[in-house]
Amino acid sequence: MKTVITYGTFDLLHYGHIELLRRAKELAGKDGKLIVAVSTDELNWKYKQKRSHQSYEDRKQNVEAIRYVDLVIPEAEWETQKRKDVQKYNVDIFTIGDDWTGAFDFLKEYCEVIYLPRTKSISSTLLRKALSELEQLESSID
Ligand code: C2G
Repeated sequence: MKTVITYGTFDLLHYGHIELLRRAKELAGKDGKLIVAVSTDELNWKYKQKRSHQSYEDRKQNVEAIRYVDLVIPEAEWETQKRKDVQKYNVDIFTIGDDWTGAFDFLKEYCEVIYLPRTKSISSTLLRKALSELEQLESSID
């Protein structure tokens, strides 16, 4: 029984996100706990130059609907929050997709760090692009 934590934007929630959360919960084992820190809109812009399609509240609500997830908290700060969270929640494993491989190795001092393979051919960026193209198409027909 372990406590696992992961961080992300989870914009336009899709099966790549769900597959990540399923594996993260699997790492927690029987009666384990999965905590998900959802990036705030401010953090996304300041540290990832990302503007998500959905607001933080909507993205948080979507992630809370996933049965693998036990607790959702805001990811509001980049420099120190992960260290603090790992200690505050007594985390055993930090996990995230392997697009971040190496980025969070500094957490190895506090917990296990596991980078999981990303699910291929789906991304929020792709979905945002498809959505905006559809919106343009619709407005050209109206
Ligand atoms: N993911 C995945 N497969 C995809 C897309 C995403 O496994 N096809 C994973 C990412 O690797 C990440 C999680 O799903 O572990 C959430 O993805 P994003 O919302 O894109 O996360 P990101 O914006 O990279 O935020 O502090 C860390 C950052 O907040 C991570």
